[in-house]
Amino acid sequence: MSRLVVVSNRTADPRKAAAGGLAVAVKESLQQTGGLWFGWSGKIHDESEHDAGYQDLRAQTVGNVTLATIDLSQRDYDTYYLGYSNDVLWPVFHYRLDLANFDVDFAAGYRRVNRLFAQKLMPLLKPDDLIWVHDYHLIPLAAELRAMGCRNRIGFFLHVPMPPLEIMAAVPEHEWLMRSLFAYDLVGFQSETDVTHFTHYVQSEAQAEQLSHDRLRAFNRTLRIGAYPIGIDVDEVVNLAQAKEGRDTFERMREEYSRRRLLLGVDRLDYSKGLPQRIHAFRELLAQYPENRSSATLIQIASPSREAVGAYDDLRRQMDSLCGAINGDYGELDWMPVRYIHRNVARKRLPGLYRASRVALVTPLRDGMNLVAKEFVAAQDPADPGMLVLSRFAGAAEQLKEALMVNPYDAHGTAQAIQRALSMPLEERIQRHEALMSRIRKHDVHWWSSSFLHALKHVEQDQGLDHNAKSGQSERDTRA
Ligand code: ADQ
Repeated sequence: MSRLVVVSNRTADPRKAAAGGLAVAVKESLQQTGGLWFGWSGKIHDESEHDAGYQDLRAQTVGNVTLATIDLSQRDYDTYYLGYSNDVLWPVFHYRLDLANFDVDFAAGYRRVNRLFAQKLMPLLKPDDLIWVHDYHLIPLAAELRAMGCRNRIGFFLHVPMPPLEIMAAVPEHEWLMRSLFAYDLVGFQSETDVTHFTHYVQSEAQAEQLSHDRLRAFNRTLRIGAYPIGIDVDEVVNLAQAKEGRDTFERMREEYSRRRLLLGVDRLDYSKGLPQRIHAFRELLAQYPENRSSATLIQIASPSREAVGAYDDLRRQMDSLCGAINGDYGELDWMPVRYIHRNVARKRLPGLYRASRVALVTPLRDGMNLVAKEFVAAQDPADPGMLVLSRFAGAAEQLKEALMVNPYDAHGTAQAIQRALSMPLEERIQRHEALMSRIRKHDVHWWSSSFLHALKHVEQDQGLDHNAKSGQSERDTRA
């Protein structure tokens, strides 16, 4: 059996409870076959005081999995991570051209770190390794590996949305980025919408030929593509909701809010998640449906995220002010409309919190998938389930059709949907929940990783590797 090699910006210790969907899925697939997980250590090395060996690989073996990591220099961290990954690709892939900062040094740093990853990974590879690269930080990694002679099967999964051509084309290096994807054998997206956007881009900009529904030919290479919507470990969430911490949290919440209906939002504090719009919609709910005053409470948990990026600071201030205003305008001595918590909640407690909530507000302006939506459904009591209010712009909306779908930009419409969720009869809630549960069980995290890896293993490998390697090597497109 081929060994699995996973490459992602960060790695996670397989012995510790996994922090999110990616870590759970990767950990499980790696443990099945044994394998290697390669990425950045999360440490920044101060170049002024270092010996030249700071980029040395550190390897640690845990069971049948080896974790191999490297540090980054301050310059690489600033340009590759904060710069190109989080100040260019993240906003652009979430349709936020207004927030993108197209600095030439960022593009050069991105290219440099991808090459560094390839240089460090290459000596560790065996000829029949299956390589699975994750997310927007590492788009050009396969092209760099090919340029060094790597002929392994390499797959790529994009966790964030693929924007339409008109947005992608605003990135100065768009052509290079999209061509780099053709150095992979298989590229997976979260949704059919993403697949359509990518296909349209390469057909229009690179005269790609569609050989079949999942095969495209361009740049002298044939690429297999597909939608592999990421799922969750449903049983893990079901069990956590009933384990000690889950039950304690559930009971504390039910006691505290016995007379009140609880609405819940759980997100990273990120501008893609539509948090200010959500607070507006909740305010609209209190204005339009006064029966919710003194009786509904929104708990919004927003964990700190990428605080070194300026746009996140602005968002934090905006949220402080919006939550302060709604509490000031509507709050009473014994009731505050919004409880805003700018912290992480322990993973073991989240399912209990989901289960105690009447309604979850998952209303991103744009999201690759959104695992919180799926976790909320899995944690519910099937005999008295809460309702999911879901943005039509989350990748999850393609699957979770029985949720109440909203346009997060429309505060009035979102408030109406929240009201409908709050007053939905038990029978309808049970029916919708059953349907949603069967969808998230069918396409869970195990399905996600095994179907992607199965497709990668069986992909017919193209022989045009060398040509692509050369085109991937071109400096001019990255302005490096
Ligand atoms: P994220 O943008 O991080 O992920 P999401 O999928 O919702 O978004 O969350 C990831 C995990 O973090 C979930 O398991 C959730 O429970 C946890 N989490 C979020 N906020 C938390 C908080 N405040 N406290 C504790 N835990 C919290 C990216 C993409 C998504 C895609 C995933 C996986 O942006 O669209 O679904 O990758 O592919």
